[in-house]
Amino acid sequence: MSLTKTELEHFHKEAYVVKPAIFSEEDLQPIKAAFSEIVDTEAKRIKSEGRLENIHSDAPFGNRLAHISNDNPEAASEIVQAVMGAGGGGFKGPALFQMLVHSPLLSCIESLVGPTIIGSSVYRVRPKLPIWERGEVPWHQDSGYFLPHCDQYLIVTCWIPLIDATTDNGCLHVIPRTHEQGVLRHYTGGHGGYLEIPPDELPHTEPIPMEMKAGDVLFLTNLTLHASFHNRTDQVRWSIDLRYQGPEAPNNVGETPESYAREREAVTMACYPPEADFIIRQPEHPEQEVKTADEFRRIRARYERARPQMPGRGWTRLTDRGQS
Ligand SMILES: O=C(O)CCC(=O)C(=O)O
Repeated sequence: MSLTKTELEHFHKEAYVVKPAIFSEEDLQPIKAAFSEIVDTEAKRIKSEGRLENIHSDAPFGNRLAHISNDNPEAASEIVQAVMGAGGGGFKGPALFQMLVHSPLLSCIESLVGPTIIGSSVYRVRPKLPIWERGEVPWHQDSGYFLPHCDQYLIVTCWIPLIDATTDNGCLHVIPRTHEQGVLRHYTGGHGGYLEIPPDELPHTEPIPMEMKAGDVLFLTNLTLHASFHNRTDQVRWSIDLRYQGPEAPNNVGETPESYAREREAVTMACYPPEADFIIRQPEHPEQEVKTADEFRRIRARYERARPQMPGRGWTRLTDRGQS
């Protein structure tokens, strides 16, 4: 499986493409089982502390955390924190590594970035609870989060729903053809602590809701404008977003987090210094590839402990808009 000529043309022209069924229901089982286990362990812990009565053990994957949230929103938020880990990219179990190296997905990535594939540091697990403070992810481009010297490179986001994503449960929305105008001005201090482009500063193109089946993959560029809105169902919208880049895009492969001293020049840094990048495919030097889930976990954990500082991109606070 790879992206067809038509799919590639769509990606390059429209700044996104959806490829159905890259992951089968069976392929998704290990990651769903890993998240179910965290939900179960955390729910039992909170119950043992007398803060939760019903842990809804018999509810299906998509509903359990939503039922818990309905009974006790704070408990559900605590469980979400445990799933997402530090900064959102903390989950680094073997099931996540298996998704990162899923060969049908890598074949598609190869057609976008070439044969050498770097796993870009920023991957995220997103259990979007029904009507939740952090439920809305406002309009942004992923490059808004990366350092400016990376704007010219392609970093591909793969957005993968683990249950069917619908407009009602908060699927992603995309504004097409937004990869040709560079990085727009983002603001800090918006909804849920995310970066944000306010609606009156968006291009006038109509957004498209990306309704997708579990296991489909939405490919985006780092300049594609996207957002997601509240989940108005009684299910949790579980999704994962993974990122990949070619070797020419700045990365921290082979560096130590300690080399990210405060005085280091930003242009010499990886696109997102706080988290570790890793080599997924390197045909000329296969010995450099991260081959096991254990090695992946070690590389990620090392950066997570040191957490190198990210120089600011200079975005203004939303409340100061119009004053700059
Ligand atoms: O999953 C979401 O709701 C938002 C995802 C997102 O903004 C991203 O993948 O960059």
